[in-house]
Amino acid sequence: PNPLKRAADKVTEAVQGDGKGPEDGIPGKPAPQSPTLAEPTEPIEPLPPKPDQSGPDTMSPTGQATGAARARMAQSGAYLTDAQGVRRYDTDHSLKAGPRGPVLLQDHHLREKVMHFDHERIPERVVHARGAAAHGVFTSYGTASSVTKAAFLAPGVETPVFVRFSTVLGSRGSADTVRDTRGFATKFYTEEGVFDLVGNNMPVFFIQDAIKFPDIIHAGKPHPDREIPQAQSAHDTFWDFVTLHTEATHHTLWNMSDRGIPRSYRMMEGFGVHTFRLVAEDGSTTLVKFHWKPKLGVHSLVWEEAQLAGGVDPDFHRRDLADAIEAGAYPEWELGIQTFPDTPDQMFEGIDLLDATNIVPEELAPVQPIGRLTLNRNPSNFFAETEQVAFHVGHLVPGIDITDDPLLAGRLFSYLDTQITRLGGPNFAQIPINRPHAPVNDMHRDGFHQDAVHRGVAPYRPNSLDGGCPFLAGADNGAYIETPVRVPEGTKVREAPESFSDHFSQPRRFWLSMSAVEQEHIVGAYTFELGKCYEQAVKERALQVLANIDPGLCARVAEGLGLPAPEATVPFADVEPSPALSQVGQVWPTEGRLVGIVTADGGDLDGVRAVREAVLGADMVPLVVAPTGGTLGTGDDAVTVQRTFVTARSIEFDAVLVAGAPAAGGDAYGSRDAKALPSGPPAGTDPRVVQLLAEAYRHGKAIGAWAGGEAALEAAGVPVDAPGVVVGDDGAATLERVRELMGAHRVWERFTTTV
Ligand code: HDD
Repeated sequence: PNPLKRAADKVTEAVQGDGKGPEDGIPGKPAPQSPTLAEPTEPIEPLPPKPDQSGPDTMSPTGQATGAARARMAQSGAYLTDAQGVRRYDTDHSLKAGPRGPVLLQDHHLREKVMHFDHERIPERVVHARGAAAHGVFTSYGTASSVTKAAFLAPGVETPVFVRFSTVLGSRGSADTVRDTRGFATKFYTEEGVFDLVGNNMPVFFIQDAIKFPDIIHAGKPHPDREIPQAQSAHDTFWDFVTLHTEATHHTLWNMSDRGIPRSYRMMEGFGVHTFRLVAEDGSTTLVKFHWKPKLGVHSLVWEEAQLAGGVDPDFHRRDLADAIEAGAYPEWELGIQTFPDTPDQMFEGIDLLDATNIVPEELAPVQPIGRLTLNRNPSNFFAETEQVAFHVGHLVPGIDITDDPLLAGRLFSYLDTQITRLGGPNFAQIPINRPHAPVNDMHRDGFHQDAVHRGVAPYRPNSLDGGCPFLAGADNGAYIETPVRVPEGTKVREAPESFSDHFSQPRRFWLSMSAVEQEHIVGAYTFELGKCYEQAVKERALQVLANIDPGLCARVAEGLGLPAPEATVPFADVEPSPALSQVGQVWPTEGRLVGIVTADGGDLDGVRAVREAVLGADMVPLVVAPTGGTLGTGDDAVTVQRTFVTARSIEFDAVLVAGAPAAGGDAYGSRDAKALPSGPPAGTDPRVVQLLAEAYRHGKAIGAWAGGEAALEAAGVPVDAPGVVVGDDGAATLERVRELMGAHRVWERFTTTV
């Protein structure tokens, strides 16, 4: 059976209860439990783990044997114990001097339970606090073997990975769909040790030197007095910073583009950002930039969808990733590299490769695929894995080395340092998710949360008491040896090179590479964000920055703000657009996309069934939307409802179809609410269906209707002859035409106004 079907059939079941609260408490008598929630009195077999989650309990979350005898699966042991393994007979009542008497200090179970609870939270990441992760495998094509000796990049090698996606600014509980950069951090558990590629979904960064990182983050985080706004860049301090430090212009433009509001983690590119240095077996070196290319294409939300999702489903991206993996629609990316000769000046076609605010257009240096990443397993425990994973740009393996990018240098310090506060000490590499799969034989000892029971007496070398071990490896047996790069001689200075001072030609290239609709979205984003600022000086300075990118961009934003557009203060660079930067104009696979099918009792259920089958056949997910939960029709042919008019919202669907209506005079999309509305829409169409269709239309989604379903489109003000609206006689044929439209991601022709 199609694994996607499982996801489609998942129905939220209401907790059954008798509707009454517990009996009024009688002194001395514990309140009875609800009769429908009877407790088992003997241990019963626990539910089996979900197939997409971690394996047997003797394994760490990364699949490495832990050797620990204690069960790692919670709740799977027969008897409740305390932390010392002592069985407990009651965990609901404190020990008291009589049923109504004071609680006794000697109640160890109470104190231990509350003590542990009191310390369940650890400090969230200072940036990238909000995230979601998955396990997977990286399979190397071997195409990078000529430029790197990294063993995991040899032909056909499979390496387990753990990938964490994140937003940057928001707290751990913030919404997924805010406008922000997304983190894309990958831990490769290679045979030669851990390699972390800690990147973002944008190829450039706000700043050129890590010393400014605390400043940009202070500016982006909520204001320190009221701690608002959460997870937003639409406020004065952010815009104050990025307009005073014009090196931020390029990244800010990316953030204001559709890249700042991805449709899904599965549909984002990833970038290593910095230039890295690969080292081949023969010692030759090549400069590279890493790129992740998603199989499903690079897609975004529209701004209104992102805003709606923030309220309707703040876990939008987290849910999407976990559901897709659970359904067997495994997200995939190709890893690719752009290669550049390792020249002494580390420039390529006039672009400074050490300046992290620069891209090298793919047209100048094509991205060459070197392997495939597949995410195929959800974490079993969010805290143990997603929260405790610790990435570090300095986790490198032989064959991959760093460059002198000053942004990278500061990161090399920061990522070790931050874990000491966040994970409570220097032994975070021993946390199961962080454990290398290569044997570890370091001479680090002791410290908070030491998990190892080190043997021997001589954790130093050389020694003569522990057999002289450990020995040092050399180049022949896999040692990591820093590339002997010549350091330019010079005077110690706090300065940036002259080549770091062009802040506008790269943003101009990005702007000129966008399609008209993408430019429209960028104008909308700047107008929104600057419109949320209070300080006039900040808005005016931001317009000056825009004027230096492009006068048209500046004029359109200025109009929205009601301010005059300034003249440029720098000459415009003569840059060629890079078509690879645009997200529009290509056709992408539609696998894993969600199709809403709106119907009701008495609707064309045969048609609904046919559409469901066709959607599943195309490896997409059908979600039937009806007035209430349960099933439509009877017997074996009954159709399960996945979303009701109450729980459905357009943002969840990539396309919406309206099923054929019942016989004339029927009430397929009507409801009591609709009839009660004095000025309700025609044809008794439920206002929630009207909203769903109107939003789907506004957001450029493909819409279909068959056999009379178009009455609901008309009620929603959706012109049946508009681009991307398909009306047919037959459900499956209508779906086929809708699916073709979905390949372009949106019906771009519909965007004539700012969204
Ligand atoms: Fe960073 C986390 C990506 C610059 C300091 N960063 C963090 C994460 C990602 C990035 C994806 C989340 C990792 C996870 O999921 O646990 N950071 C970047 C990229 C940068 C960048 C692509 C520029 C190219 N970062 C950067 C600088 C500094 C930091 C310049 C400090 C000087 N970043 C950190 C950090 C974090 C972090 C404070 C917070 C949590 C953590 O490291 O483990 O050390």
